[in-house]
Amino acid sequence: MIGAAVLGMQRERPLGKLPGRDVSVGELRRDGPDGGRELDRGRLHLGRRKPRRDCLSSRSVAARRTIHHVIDHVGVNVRDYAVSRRFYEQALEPLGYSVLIAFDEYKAAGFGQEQKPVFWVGQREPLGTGTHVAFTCPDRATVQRFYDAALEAGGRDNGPPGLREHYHANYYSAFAIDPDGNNIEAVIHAPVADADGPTPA
Ligand SMILES: N[C@@H](CCC(=O)N[C@@H](CS)C(=O)NCC(=O)O)C(=O)O
Repeated sequence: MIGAAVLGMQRERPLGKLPGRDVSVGELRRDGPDGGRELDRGRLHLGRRKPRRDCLSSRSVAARRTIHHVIDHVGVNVRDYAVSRRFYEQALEPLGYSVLIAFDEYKAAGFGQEQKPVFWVGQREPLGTGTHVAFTCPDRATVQRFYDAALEAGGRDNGPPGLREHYHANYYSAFAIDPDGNNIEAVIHAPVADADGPTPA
């Protein structure tokens, strides 16, 4: 059903069309600036790789630094669509994310920065919690703003902004637990000279 289509991240084939809509999960909207020419990017290939449980190494991060979206799209299961939609609208606003597509009748919404939804929230049973999602930030100040916004939105502290040198020397992030126990992170990997000045107190 809709939950499986929205959140079925292990599939190798393109995800099916969502009922009554002209886009599939991961696709760009046809009314986007490119007129939908990049629709084929909706294919997911995550099923080929063994899931990684660790965070990115500094080497792989350096190689990918020019990539805007480190994650293509990811989905979390939530208990109450309305509550969680409000939470993410507030918590991700500092990062420039908003709801780009909402399937309220199916209790699912896709967030993104431009025309492509990359982060999905969907209500479904059985509820799975504890999903971890890390959002890339352009600078350390945005990590701080995410943390403040997430806690203000009712999130639970799971680690204030700061360096996590056990991941790598420049791994600067913050963690918040969302209303359903999912572990949400905002992170920047760039050295401080490439970021935005000294680490905030
Ligand atoms: N409270 C920790 C949270 C660390 C955390 O959640 N790390 C992510 C990976 S970047 C994770 O899923 N870790 C697995 C775990 O904590 O079991 C902190 O502030 O550093």
